[in-house]
Amino acid sequence: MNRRKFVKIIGAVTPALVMPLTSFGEGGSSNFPIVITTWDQNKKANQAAWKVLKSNGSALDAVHQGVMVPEADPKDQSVGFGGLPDRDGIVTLDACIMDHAGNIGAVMGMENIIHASSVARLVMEKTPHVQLVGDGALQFALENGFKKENLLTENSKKAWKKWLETAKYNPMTTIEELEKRIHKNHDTIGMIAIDQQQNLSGACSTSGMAYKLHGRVGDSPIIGAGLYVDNEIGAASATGVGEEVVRICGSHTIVEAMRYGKSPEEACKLALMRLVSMKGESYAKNVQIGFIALNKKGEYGCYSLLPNFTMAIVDTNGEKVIHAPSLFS
Ligand code: SD4
Repeated sequence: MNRRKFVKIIGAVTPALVMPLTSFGEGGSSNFPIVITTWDQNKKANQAAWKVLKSNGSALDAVHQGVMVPEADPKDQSVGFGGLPDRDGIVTLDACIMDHAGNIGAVMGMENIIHASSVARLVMEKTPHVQLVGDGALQFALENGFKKENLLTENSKKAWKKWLETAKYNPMTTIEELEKRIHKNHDTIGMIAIDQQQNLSGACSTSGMAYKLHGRVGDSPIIGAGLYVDNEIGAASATGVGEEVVRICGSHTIVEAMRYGKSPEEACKLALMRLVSMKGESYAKNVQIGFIALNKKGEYGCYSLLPNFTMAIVDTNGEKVIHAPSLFS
């Protein structure tokens, strides 16, 4: 491309890029801080994050403290300790974290460490890298003082043994089964907060899809898919079938839609529509994805492909749960 042509293109896109930024002004700052999370079951996590936010802590510390709650909860079978294993009976964790300054860290397919989000944060803060996988992530965690633990609880082992009787992996099955499974067993935590300084951060943590192939990584630890933060615009996070979220760069797509003036809810819907137009309605109807988003003004929204997805919020008005609108019923 010659220089003149390049300058012409830049000239054409610049006003569009700048325009929405100016409309995300200082308005509504008295409503800060705010924390939002995927799933109403993550209310406890929100409360932990809120504790940090209300004492003027950073959004980064808030989301980190927040996601550590389900990570440590053995009853939560989709995050951290007690997470459902892969098809070989091994629990592998995925997590990522992103702050207001564009700093990022992630671990993927990590075994034996409860707080994957803490290791992701260390990757962000202590290494020149942004992602560590498998054995390397574990080695890094152990070198930094994390303790090796058995993450497979008796309950999750029992569930895996039961699954082995048929050993069918099919995350895209009937809507009823999907809803049951996703709602009960798959409540990956995606959390976004905006602090009193009006800075945004996010974190996402999961044990991934139950009975996945060993080594499979979903959307949750992938910046741009399971989580994205742009401190000038807003942030988004995802839950559901990770392969489909990765396909559309879900969270980044949402943040870009907000950049161009969409509300958080509209932006979440637009990203889901992208999957529908790419793969067709009959395909998308058999997949669940839930998105949450929060913009710089403190507006939030959510949307899912199928019903029953929820978002939990805490702000200066107290706690709230929103039942997400869905593309399909
Ligand atoms: C994954 N997105 O690994 C995660 C799973 C999930 O609700 O969110 N389940 O694909």
